[in-house]
Amino acid sequence: MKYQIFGEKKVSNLPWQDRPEGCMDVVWRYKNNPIINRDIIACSNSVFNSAAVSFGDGFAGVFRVDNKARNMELHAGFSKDGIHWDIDENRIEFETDIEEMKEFIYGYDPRVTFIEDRYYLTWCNGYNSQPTIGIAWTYDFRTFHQLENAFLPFNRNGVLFPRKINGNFAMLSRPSDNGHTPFGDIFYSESPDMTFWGKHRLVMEAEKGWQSTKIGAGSVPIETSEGWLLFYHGVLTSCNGFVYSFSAALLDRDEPWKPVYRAKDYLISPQMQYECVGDVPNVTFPCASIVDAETGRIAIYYGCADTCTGLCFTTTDDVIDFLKSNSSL
Ligand code: BMA
Repeated sequence: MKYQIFGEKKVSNLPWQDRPEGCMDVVWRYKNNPIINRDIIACSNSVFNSAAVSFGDGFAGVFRVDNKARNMELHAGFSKDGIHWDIDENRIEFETDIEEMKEFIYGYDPRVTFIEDRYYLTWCNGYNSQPTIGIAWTYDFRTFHQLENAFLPFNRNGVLFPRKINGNFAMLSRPSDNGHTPFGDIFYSESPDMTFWGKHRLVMEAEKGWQSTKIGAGSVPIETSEGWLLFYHGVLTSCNGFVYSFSAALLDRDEPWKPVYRAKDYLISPQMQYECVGDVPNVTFPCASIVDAETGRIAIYYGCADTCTGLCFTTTDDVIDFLKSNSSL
């Protein structure tokens, strides 16, 4: 490997397919996408924008399940190979001592980050029916302990860094409004205790083309010698509505609010039928990436058309080289 990876473990059973012959893309799709269909469990209308991590000798995840009542819920799941998933029919019931957190209104777009000794779940949590960032932790993906919301409404796309930075927990998020926000930049915040968040910093603003309307952090940043590798989504407003693509950036390792490289081009945009057709057409929305520290192979999990879940692949070396030759900074 050309570039070093820090803090990640070897995942020898990472889902993987080599880049197809003749393919010139930096990120390529799994041939049998989608890996999770909308009807994988009896109650689901759709299963998308979901998080997966390596867990024990297999994988675990938290899935966005919009159910047939069209409530947005979070369900846990397990997999041996990261491709075939066993998703709990029942939604996660969070445990908490905090009276004000006891009512679950809705939850969507989960991310899971392993920090120190446990898995932290962040998601877009309905509080007073307004979106903000919920936080919970788990050891086993069976019992989840909910903490305070990180921020005031309105906020979305909360993604934790996998280690403390400058002695504090660190999170990316995207302040927003109550609707289908027509703006949005990525911000950085720190917390000494996962409860009180401050030291807010702007990281990146919406820019041009595929990322001209708004942007939001996607998967948990991967620490490399060249910076924190972040996959993030960007939205373009077409005459037919929003188009969600995604690409990557590298953020400074000690001061992650400072981007070092940022892609001019998207890596994946909605082009396949399952990305273009569904409950919300033209959406590719990454929420997780699992990296194998030994090879630098990355499997990215992304929501497709707010309906099903897809998988795509790349390597740390490929994305970093792409960023170095394709940066808009
Ligand atoms: C965003 C979020 C995502 C969704 C996207 C497209 O605002 O709600 O969950 O995938 O819109 O509908």
